This record gives sequence, C-alpha cells and structure tokens, in this order.
Amino acid sequence: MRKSSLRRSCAALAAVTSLALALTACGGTTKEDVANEDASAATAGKADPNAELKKGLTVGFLPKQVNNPYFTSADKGGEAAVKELGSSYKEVGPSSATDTAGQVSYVNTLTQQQVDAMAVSAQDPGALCTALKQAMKNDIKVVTYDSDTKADCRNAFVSQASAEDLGRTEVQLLAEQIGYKGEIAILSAAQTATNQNTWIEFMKDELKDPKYKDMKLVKVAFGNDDAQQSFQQTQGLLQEYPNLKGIISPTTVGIKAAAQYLSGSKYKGKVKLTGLGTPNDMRKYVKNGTVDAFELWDPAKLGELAARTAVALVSGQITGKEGETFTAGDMGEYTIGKDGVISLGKPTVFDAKNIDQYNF
Ligand code: RAM
Repeated sequence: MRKSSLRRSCAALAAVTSLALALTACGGTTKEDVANEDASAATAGKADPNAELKKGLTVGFLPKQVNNPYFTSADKGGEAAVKELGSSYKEVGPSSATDTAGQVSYVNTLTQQQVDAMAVSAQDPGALCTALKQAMKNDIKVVTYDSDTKADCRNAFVSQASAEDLGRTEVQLLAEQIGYKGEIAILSAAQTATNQNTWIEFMKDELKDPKYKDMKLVKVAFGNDDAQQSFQQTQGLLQEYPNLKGIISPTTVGIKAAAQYLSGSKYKGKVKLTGLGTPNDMRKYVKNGTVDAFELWDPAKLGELAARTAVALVSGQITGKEGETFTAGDMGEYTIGKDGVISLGKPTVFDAKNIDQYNF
C-alpha cells in the first residue's frame, strides 16, 4: 500500500473508530509520522497561500452527464489545466442527467481509486452527500462545479456566475423580447438539478417586480437534459398554452431542443426563446430568426477553474474558507466567498452581432 493510501485508510478508520484504536490497527507510528501528521493537520485547518502547487496528483472529473457538449467543453478545460499543472486527469460519469444512483457509485469508485481530488457537477443537492463526505474523510478534496451539493458535503463550489444574476437576467432578456407582456414558461433540465432550481427561484423573484405585472409564468417543464424529452416538452407547452409568448430554457440541451422545435413550427420568431446555450449549438437558430439573444459563460474556463481550485486545495494554498485567495494560473486571482463559493465571473449575452466571435 502506498504511504498516502495507508494514511487515507487510517484516516478513514480513525473517522469511524477511536483514534487510538485506528493507530493500533495501522501498526503504530514513528516520531516522524506524528510530526508529519501534525504538519498536515495544521495545513488542513489553515491555508498557506505560499504553499507550492503539488504535482503528480490524480484529479477525477465527474460531470452531471458525459455525452453533453457543455460538459465536454468544461471537462476539456479541466483536463488541460490538470495536465499543465503536472498531474493526471480522469473523467467518469453517467450518460443520463437523471442517474443520481450512477453518480453516487462514480463518487465511490473515485474514492476507492484514491484520487487526490474530484470535481463534481451534482445532479441532486443531497443525494451525493454521504459518498462525498466519505471521500473527504479519506483525505480527498472535493470541488463541485456547475451544480452544487450542500456546503458541508464539499470543500468548495466553483460557480459559473452569480446564480442571482443568471436568474434575473434571463427574465430581463425575455421581457425585452416580448415587450413585458404575455404568458411565459420555463423548460428546465432535471427536476432535482441544484443549479437550474436555484436560477428558477431567482427568476420567480425577479418576476415579482411590478414592471412584469403583465407577464405570467404558467409552467415549469422538465426535459431532463435529454434532447428528445426537451423537444416533446416544448411541443406540449405550446399545445397546452397556445397563447404562450416566451420560453426560458436555462439548460444547453433544453434551449437547443426548444429552438429546433420552434424553428420548424408556425411559432418561429413569434414565441421568443432565451436561456443558457452554447454559441455553437445556437448559431443556426440565431441566424434563422428563431432566437434573438441568450447567454452563457465559457464552460472550458469553468472546468479550468475547477481543476485549479482542486489542485490549490490539495496543495494547502486554500482550505475553502471565505476570504482565502489564490492565483488560478493565467485566469488571475480568485477569492473564496460565503459558503466556499468561487464565482467564475459574468456571463456573456450572445446575439446576431457577436455570435460569430465564439467557438464553443
Ligand atoms: C446543461 C446542464 C448544466 C448547465 C448548462 C447551462 O448542459 O444542465 O448543468 O449548467 O446546461
């Protein structure tokens, strides 16, 4: 057994038994081991911004869904950063965005493989908690990116943008497109998705402003980040609400499927569609007049920041506490906010004028 893996198994044992028992079971310790353990305990509790970045680590990425172009871009950004930092990268994950049990077993697999850190986009806020806590007990640093779990089930969350900004600006974009009037609907991803649900709460709050008094949210539908289901849900929304004026789809899979449906229907250009999409998926629908404007951040940068955060955590530069700062390579300096949240920055709004400048 590698020394680090021995340390991890012992740490896990210590967490479930008494420390004394665990030390006995681990075959005793030398003075040097005690000193090392003391040192690592000290760094675990306190960040050392000058600590050197460790190399030779293994960082596992576990997206919500592997065959989703958004996560392909995000994880490629993560892979490039992990490799640039002299460590190894691996990716595991389910092909469906509603396979929470699958995500749990992938967390357990990464823990058994004793990776040094994992970056996870959670399909559900609570379902992964037990498995993620077990990983942390085994000395594995856990970063969530894109979609969070609960704050005590990970070390830090790398957020794409302020959730509040995202929710409110999507309503603002649609309101302008429909002249602040008419029935609207939301086409979301999975019903349990932490990220989409947080944004939807802010959308509902934004809609309380009197300037939206002539707009009515009639339904939140779920397409589960599945192209076919999202297409059918869009069709269903228009059958059920023939006066619908606009749809917000805060998911790259949903907005693309909704655009595909609208562009081939009599609603093209009449029912407005906005939300979160990739420029490459949406270019054709912006050019053919189905979509005026939508937004997103750069997924590759999100993946890169998740990777750099993971390595900074393993190296002891940060521990995930509010106020700690670190340099994320060329991306510059980031400060950890409340509840261990690190925010990538502001999203970009894409329209006919700027969409050709982007390629992701
Ligand atoms: C989908 C996923 C992902 C979300 C993007 C906007 O690809 O649901 O979690 O962040 O859309």
